[in-house]
Amino acid sequence: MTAPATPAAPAAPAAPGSPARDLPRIVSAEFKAGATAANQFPPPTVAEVAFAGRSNVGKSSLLNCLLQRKSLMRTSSTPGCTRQVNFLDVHNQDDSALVLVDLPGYGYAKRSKTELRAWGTLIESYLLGRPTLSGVALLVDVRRGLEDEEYQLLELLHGPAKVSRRPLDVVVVATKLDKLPASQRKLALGKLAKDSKLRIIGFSAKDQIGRDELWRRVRQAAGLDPV
Ligand SMILES: Nc1nc2c(ncn2[C@@H]2O[C@H](COP(=O)(O)OP(=O)(O)OP(=O)(O)O)[C@@H](O)[C@H]2O)c(=O)[nH]1
Ligand SMILES: [Mg+2]
Repeated sequence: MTAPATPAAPAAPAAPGSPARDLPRIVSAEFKAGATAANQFPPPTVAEVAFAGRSNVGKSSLLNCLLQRKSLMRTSSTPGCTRQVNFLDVHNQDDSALVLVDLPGYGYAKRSKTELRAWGTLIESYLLGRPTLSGVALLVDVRRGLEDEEYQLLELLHGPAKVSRRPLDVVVVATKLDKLPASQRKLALGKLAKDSKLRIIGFSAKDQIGRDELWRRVRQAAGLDPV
């Protein structure tokens, strides 16, 4: 089991006048468990929102940005950094709580066939069998767009679950927006919206773009705020 890179420190309150002012402050975000098999998932408690996507797309970086922690989750320029399903406990100033889940990335060619099979089983058992899962953010590199794996994942997420639960709230997050010239961003986000038929949030962990909008959506997906 991988522990968080550094202990969580309390988040700084939003600066007065910032767009996050009306969002309840995150008071704690802590690593809860890391699972390499379904029997290691912690008992389901509060609503969970998971972050899925290709290896290296920026899932762990996005979580650090979202939770305003520098290195709660390990990130790396080498794909295949996150190898387990990581559960993070989050508590907010309004006394609400949710669990955010960092998933291992797919599409990492250097894995063995046995590893890839185990990955598929692990992800599927989480996404289809977790009763408390209420939302999924599918991360897509804004320069790459949707490929076969993303369409397959969207089909899986929109299909029937193996447990009784409400339909999942799915949002597509276009990552690494900073890598695209500002003049090309609107077009790329529009194409993603057309291809996925879903709402898109443009995001950059590096430049902190889209953080508040995504956090708002995550809270809604977890049922903490009305849509
Ligand atoms: N320029 C830029 N780089 C980013 C951004 N987000 C992540 N990165 C970089 O992309 C690389 C991969 O980031 P991770 O957050 O580890 O990606 P991941 O999706 O968790 O990868 P796996 O754990 O392998 O599935 C790292 O080098 C990050 O610094 C971003 O918004 N902008
Ligand atoms: Mg990762």
